[in-house]
Amino acid sequence: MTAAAGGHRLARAPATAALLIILAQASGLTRAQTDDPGASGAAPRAAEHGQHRPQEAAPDHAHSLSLDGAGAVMNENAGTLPRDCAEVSRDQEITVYAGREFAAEFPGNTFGLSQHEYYVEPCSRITVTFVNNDDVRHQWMVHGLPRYLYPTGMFHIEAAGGHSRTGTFIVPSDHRTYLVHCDMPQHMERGMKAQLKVGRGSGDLWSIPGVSGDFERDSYLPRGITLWFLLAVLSGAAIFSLLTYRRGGLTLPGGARRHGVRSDREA
Ligand SMILES: [Cu+2]
Repeated sequence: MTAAAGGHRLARAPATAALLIILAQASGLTRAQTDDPGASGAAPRAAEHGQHRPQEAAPDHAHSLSLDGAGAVMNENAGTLPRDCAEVSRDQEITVYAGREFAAEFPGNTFGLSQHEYYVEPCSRITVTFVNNDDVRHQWMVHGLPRYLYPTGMFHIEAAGGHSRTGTFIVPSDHRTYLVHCDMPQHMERGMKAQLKVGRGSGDLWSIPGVSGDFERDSYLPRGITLWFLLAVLSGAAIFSLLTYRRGGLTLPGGARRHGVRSDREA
C-alpha cells in the first residue's frame, strides 16, 4: 500500500513539475509584458494624446499589446524605424469609422468602413483612430508589415461595439499595397476589406468596396468550356483544310474536273 502510494507520488511528480514550469513561464511572460514600455496602454495613451515617443525609446514589440474590455491595440510602434527608413518622413493621422451604414451603397455587403482605401507616404508614422459605430466588435488590421518589427507582420486595432481605439505604426519605404481588414468571422467577406497604399502602392487588391471587383466571379458555363471551344475551332479548321485540299487536287464525285494534277492525256 505504501509502495503503491509512493508510486503514485512518483508518477505525479513529472506532471507537477510540468505544471510548475508552465506557471513560471506564464508569470515570466506577464512580467515581460508589464516591463515592456510599449505595453499595457502606455503607448496607446501617448498616441491618444498626440505625444509620440522619441525614436531612441525603441520598444520590444514582441509583447506590445494594449487590451481591455472595450478594445485592443497590438504591435503598436511609434518609435522604432523600419531598417530602410533613415527617419520618419511624415506624421499622418487617419480616422476610420466602422458600421453597417457604410455597407449600404455596396449591394450584398453587411458591414463597411467609412474609407476603404488609404494613401500614406513611405516611412511615414500613421496614427489610426478606429471608431466602431456598430454594436458588434470590429477590427482594423494591417497585414504584410516587416516581421522583424511587427510580430506576424501585423498591426491591429480592435474596438468593441460603440467604442474607439487609437494606435500608431510606421510603414517601410517600399511602394506597396497592404491588406487591411476585419478578422472577425465573415466580416471581411461581408465588406470589411480595405487597402493601405504606401507611396505608389503595388496595384489594387481584389474585392475592395468601391475600388476593385471580385477576383473570382461565379460562372454558369460548363467547366473547361474554353478548352472545348478551342478544340472545336481547331478541328473545324483542320477538316476545312483537308476538304479544300481534296477538292483542289483530286477528282470530285460525279465526274467533275480534276484541278492541280495533270493527266497523262493532257501532257
Ligand atoms: Cu468587423
